[in-house]
Amino acid sequence: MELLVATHNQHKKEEIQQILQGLFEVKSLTDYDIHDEIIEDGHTFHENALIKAKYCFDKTGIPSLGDDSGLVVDALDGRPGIYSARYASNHDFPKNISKVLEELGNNTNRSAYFVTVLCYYSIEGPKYYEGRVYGNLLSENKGKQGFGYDPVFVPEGYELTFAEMEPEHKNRISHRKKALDAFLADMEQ
Ligand code: ITT
Repeated sequence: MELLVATHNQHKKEEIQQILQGLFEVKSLTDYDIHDEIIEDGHTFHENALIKAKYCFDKTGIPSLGDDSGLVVDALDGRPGIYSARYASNHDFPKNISKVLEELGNNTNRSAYFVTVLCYYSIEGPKYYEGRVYGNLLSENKGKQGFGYDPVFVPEGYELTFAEMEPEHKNRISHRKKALDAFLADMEQ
């Protein structure tokens, strides 16, 4: 079955493709020549995931999967949250990490979680799936893999950051993997 992944973020698309390989014929926005900027003006992860998935479904008629994700930091009252991609500067990962680390300073409470909310939009309308992974933030970057806040995030029970793990390893335990597992379980019913 064809599934359109409604993201302009190449890293996200590759992670979703790797996790869903063999199960869906995963298409990207480029496959459908969609280069429009999708305005994410929702106030929650759910609203933004819906905006992305609905936009792509309305445009193509292909069942579409929107992924809205972010980093939620306890000591920062949940920031950057839905603003994770543009916290300091739009999709400038090093600047966004620096802003979070500056705001945290020497705070000993380093706990944070990544969340992914998926919206699957088909002829039947929207359905939502969520995945979270809890962990702690370092005070400096470690590792080169992954994207976004991966170099400062160490998942609970591990000593490595997501950016130090092989992509296959991150994709077995991540927030995105958990949300996709919930999606797959629902599809199998
Ligand atoms: P699309 O809207 O086109 O899907 P985006 O990058 O703008 O791409 P989001 O609005 O969901 O996506 O923003 C998510 C941001 O949160 C992303 O840019 C990263 O900074 C961060 N993020 C999300 N998932 C992450 C992950 O698995 N590892 C590290 N950072 C992540």
